[in-house]
Order: sequence, then structure tokens, then C-alpha cells
Amino acid sequence: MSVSLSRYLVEEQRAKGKIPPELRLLLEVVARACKGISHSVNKGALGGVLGSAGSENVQGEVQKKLDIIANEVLIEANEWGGHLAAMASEEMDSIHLVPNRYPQGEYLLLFDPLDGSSNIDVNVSIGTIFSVLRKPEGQDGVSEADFLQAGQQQVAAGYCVYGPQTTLVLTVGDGVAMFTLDREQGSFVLTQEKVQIPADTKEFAINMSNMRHWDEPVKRYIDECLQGTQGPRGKDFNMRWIASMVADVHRILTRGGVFMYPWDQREPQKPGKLRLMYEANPMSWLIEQAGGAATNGRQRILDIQPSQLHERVSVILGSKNEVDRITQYHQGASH
Ligand code: AHM
Ligand code: MG
Repeated sequence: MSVSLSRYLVEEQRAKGKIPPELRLLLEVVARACKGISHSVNKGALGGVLGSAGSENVQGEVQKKLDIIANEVLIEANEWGGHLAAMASEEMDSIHLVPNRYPQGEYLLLFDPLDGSSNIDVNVSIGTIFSVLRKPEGQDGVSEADFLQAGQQQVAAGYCVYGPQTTLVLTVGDGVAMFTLDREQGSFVLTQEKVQIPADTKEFAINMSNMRHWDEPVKRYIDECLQGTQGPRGKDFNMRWIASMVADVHRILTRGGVFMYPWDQREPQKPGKLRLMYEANPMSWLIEQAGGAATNGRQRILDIQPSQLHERVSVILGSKNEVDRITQYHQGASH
């Protein structure tokens, strides 16, 4: 008997009190938005959704048409339900308040509407990443400062990967569950529960073209992996780099591995490429909930206190023993 996302959420709520009704509504609405985005992604050139939109986001990155479409789908789906106070997105400079004509809820939603933008036009897996926080209590209105909470405050997090299958991956702090989109039924169906990442791995994911810019600890780790059976690790490693964090993380949740987008010397003032609040935090929580680890080399990502909405961070996550080793290599290093 198949279990739909709705049923899973109701049963989690009933059995463990994990999901208040407003949060359940929020997650169902996000899932519905992801279904819509999946539909546009699938149409590709037939839907006129490929290519550049001719604009830039707050981070100075060229926006693709699908970045903007996905952002609009998520905003429109989430505005009216009464479950949210405000939203924040990779594609918007500042926070988006729920308009006055709708009731205000207690939750804050952050998202990267279309992660892996460089893969949109080449038909490689991309995805949506989301993070849910609670609005701080005891105040009217909502401001950007209310979003600046450490990742450990998240009440739900997940992503939807648009690949050969569309898969929604979710945590509410009770392990990680995966749901596959059944296009005939039009619903997400539970296909894996209690996801666990093996502690050891022989697979790493990093953009090797940046090697000359890395700091010593990362160079050392990768160099030791590359030496294979003849090096200190005594085993051969395999490399994968999809350039969509959702797809790389999905592989790691499925069969283990380690993913890195570390600080590098190209832009030394930036702590990393990836964004803390709507990329690193939700992914780190999922990884930890599946028994893995996530750090910036020196600190657990979920402990980092953000000071800006679009703050960037160095990311090392995946199989626990490898992440611990890389973190150990960072001791005493400058980045
Ligand atoms: P995006 O949100 O603009 O798509 O950027 C984030 C993506 C990640 O999904 C991926 O891990 C990384 O950027 C790839 O970067 P690079 O092209 O430097 O390899
Ligand atoms: Mg992204």
C-alpha cells in the first residue's frame, strides 16, 4: 500500500506531534509548488522556459528564465494560505512579506527556487531547496533580522530534485524521508524512510578545476584521495561532480560520499560560494538527520549564527568519518 506525502505528514503529526497543522499545510503547499516547477522543467524547450532572463540577482549572478519562474511559483503558492509571515529567496534582494490582504502565519520560509542553474539548459538534474523557521515570538510584523537564526532552529527542511525522477526529500527532525512524484496520481509517494548515510566512503565531490585556489587542508585531503591504494588512505577513490548541489547531496544521501565547496583564493573575502541560509543549512540538517556531518572546516554549519540573509559559507558535508577527517585537517589552518 502506498503512502502519500499527505498521509505521511498526518501520521507523523498523530504519532509524534512533530508537525503542527500549519506546518503541514506549509509543507504540502511547498510540495505542490515543486510539482508545478517539475512540470515546467519537464517541458524544457517546448515550454519556452530555457535560456537567460537577461537580469541579475542580488549576488550578481545572471538569472535564467527558470530561476524566475520557480521563484514566482513558490511565492504565489505560499502567499495566501495563512501559514507564513514572510519568505526569502536566493532570487530576491530582500524578504517578501505576505501581503496584508492575507492572514499572517507564524512561519518563515527560505528557498533556493532553482538550484544548479548552470544545468538547466543542458538537461541535467536541478532542484529546489527549502528551509522553514519559526518567526520569533512576541512581536508584531516581521523583519529581515527575524530570519537570522542558526540552522539548528529549523523546524523543517528539504529539497526536490528534478531528475530522471522527481523526488522530494524532507526532514522535520525525525529522520529523512524520500517521496517520488507519481505523475499518474499527481502525488508524492513515500519511497524511502529513515535514510542513513554510511560513515565511510570512497567517493568525493568537488569542482577539481578550482584545485590551484584551494587552501592547504582541502588540497591535502584530495591529494591523499588521488593517491589511492598507494597513498596514506590505502584505497582508491571515485569522483563525481554534478554542479547541482541537490543532485550531489541526493547521491550522498543514497549511497554515501563527501561533498565540498570550500573557501578558495579566487575571492578571498567571500567565505565560500554557497549560501548559508537556503542552501547549506537545509542540506546540513538533512545530512545530519541521516547520520552524516556538515561543517565549514572549523564549525558545525548548523551552529553558525548568520549575520546576513544572503551570507555565504564554506561547505563540507556527507559521510561522517570523512567529514571528521577533513575537519581535523583544518585545525590550525587559516580558512
Ligand atoms: P546556483 O544556486 O546559482 O545554481 O549555484 C549553486 C550551485 C550548486 O548547486 C553547485 O554545487 C555549485 O553551484 C556548482 O558550482 P560550480 O559551477 O562552480 O561548479
Ligand atoms: Mg543554489
